[in-house]
This record gives sequence, C-alpha cells and structure tokens, in this order.
Amino acid sequence: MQTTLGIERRMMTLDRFIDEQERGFELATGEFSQILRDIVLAAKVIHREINRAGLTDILGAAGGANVHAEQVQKLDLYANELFKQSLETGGLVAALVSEEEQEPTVVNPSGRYVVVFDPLDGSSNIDVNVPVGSIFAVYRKLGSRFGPDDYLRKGSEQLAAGYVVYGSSTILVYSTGNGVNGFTLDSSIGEFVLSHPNIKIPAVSAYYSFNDAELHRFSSRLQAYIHDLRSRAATGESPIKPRYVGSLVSDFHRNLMKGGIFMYPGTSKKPEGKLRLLYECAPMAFIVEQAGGVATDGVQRLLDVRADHAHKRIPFFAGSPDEMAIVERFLKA
Ligand code: AHM
Ligand code: MG
Repeated sequence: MQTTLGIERRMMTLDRFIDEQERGFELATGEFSQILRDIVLAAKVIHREINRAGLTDILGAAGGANVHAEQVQKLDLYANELFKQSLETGGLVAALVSEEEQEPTVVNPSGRYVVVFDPLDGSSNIDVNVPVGSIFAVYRKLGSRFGPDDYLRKGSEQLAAGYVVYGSSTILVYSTGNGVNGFTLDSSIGEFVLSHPNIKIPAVSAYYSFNDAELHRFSSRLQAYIHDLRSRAATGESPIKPRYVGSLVSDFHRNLMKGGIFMYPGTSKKPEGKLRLLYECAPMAFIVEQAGGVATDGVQRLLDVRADHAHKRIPFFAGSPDEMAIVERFLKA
C-alpha cells in the first residue's frame, strides 16, 4: 500500500520479518533469528563480491590471476569463508556442514543449532553470467555433544531452509515451516525487502528442466515420461517448455515461481545422481513442499530420506503437484 507521497506504507525488511516470525517460535530466545541474520550477512557480502567480479575479475572468479597479477581465491571458496566467518562470529551454532569441506566444522560446543550450506552453487556458471546461488538449512542439535547424528537427519527435521539467487536481482527465499517468502535485496539501502510474500508454486507447469545430454542414461521409465512430456508440449496439450541453465538455484527458482518440474535423476553412470542431499536437495524439497509442491528421489518423499554421510548424493525431482504426479506414475509403471 502507498501513501500520498508514494512511499511504501509497510516496508517489510527481512530483519523486521524475522523478528515478527520469531515471536512464538523456538521459545523466542533470539538465537535462531540471529543465525538467520548471520546467514543473510554472508549472502549480502557474496552478492557484493559477485557483482564486483565484472570483466576484470573473471579470471579471479575462476581462480586465476586478477588484473594486478594477484592470485585470487575461487569465488566458491571465498563464499565458504564468508558463511563460516559470519556464523563463527555469531557464535551461536554448534557446527557447520559445507559442500566445500570434507568434515563438519565445530563452532561452539554448547550451541543449539547446526547449519548446513552450499555457499555458492553452480559456480562454474559465474564467468558466463548465469545466476548462481547459496543454499542453506538449519537443524536443532539433538544431544548435549555435537556428533554425526546432529546432521545425518531427515530433511523433514529442518527448522528452516532457504536459498539466495544472485540474478538480475538478488533474492532470498526461505521458510521456517510456515509458508515461503521471498525478499529482494535493495542494495541502495543494504536491506532485503519482502517482495514475494507467501509463495505458492503454480499448479500448471510452465517449464521442465533436466540435463538433456544425460537422457540416454536415464531409466527406460523416465525416458518414457520425457517422451510423454515432449509430446504433450508439442501438441499443446500441456503448456510446458524446456528450460535448463545448469544452476540449481536458478532452475529451481524459475520453476517455483512459474510452475514446473526440475529433475536431476540417477543415471546408468551415476545411479545416485549428482546433487547432494543435505545442503542442496533437502532445503529445496522443504521449500517446494511449503509452497504447495512435491519433491521426491523418484521413489519416496525426499524429506523422509536420512543422509548417511554429509555429502550423500540423491536423485532429485521437484515441482508442481500435477506434473510430479505424472512423473511418479511413469516411474512406478
Ligand atoms: P556444483 O555443486 O558443483 O556447483 O554442481 C551443482 C550444479 C547444480 O547447480 C546444477 O543443477 C547441476 O550442477 C548441473 O549439473 P549438469 O551440468 O550435470 O547438468
Ligand atoms: Mg553445489
């Protein structure tokens, strides 16, 4: 709503939103909100660095030398450091699990939460300007001492999950299990502002997304589904088109907003697929379900799968309920 001066009457910053959500959640100690803020801070700095990585720093983004002939850290490793630094400075998490690190990092043994993240997903796309993203989730620590049981969890146990897409604008989408909201970064004021309240995935699918080069390695059932999908698209029976940029956060975000299905299935070469359960698929599955969609590993609900190690891979299917029901029928046929 606008005032006569044209000023937004209710400017809902992410900070304010987190405060309002905190009331009545997690005994309102403020710790959980602070962890979200620490993640948001890392995302803002990553946004700044990605935007700085213009033409002159493209080599830097790829881990080469910059114009000053200095060796530049790869942006994904830098993003990892930012996430770690921000959460370590906050000091409230027991431990962190990152795509970039083989072992979890213990931060504060008495911390009550565990954060899992992929600091910069799709980073091979940076030097061609395809949007990349960060993905994260928060779990409550189970016992008094941190151990593998604290992160080898089912996705359904996530307290919060979200992603940031560093695209034509930088958008943060997250859920604490009470719907999904999206916030756009206004860099002139350095704040994420609520821009997409209560996101629901459209029932009618606009897009389907998978790596076509892998099609011949898909199961015959999945190939039959793709054949069906293509004929429905060709005849106009389904208003669905292919779109795939190979950056999970971008492909997922587009399909979440417009309706559709994203697939990274197992193949004859990689039966577990490519994507990681803990910090890529489970957070996305949490969000798509909260937005009214469905996510599976092709056999069962993705959020019911427990990781058996931090970097476990899993086949991933996520999208609008109608299209997910069709693929499920083919996979079970
Ligand atoms: P990364 O974690 O090494 O960046 O790889 C993950 C990315 C996802 O963003 C994307 O969905 C997928 O790899 C694309 O893989 P492919 O090029 O095999 O289609
Ligand atoms: Mg990744």
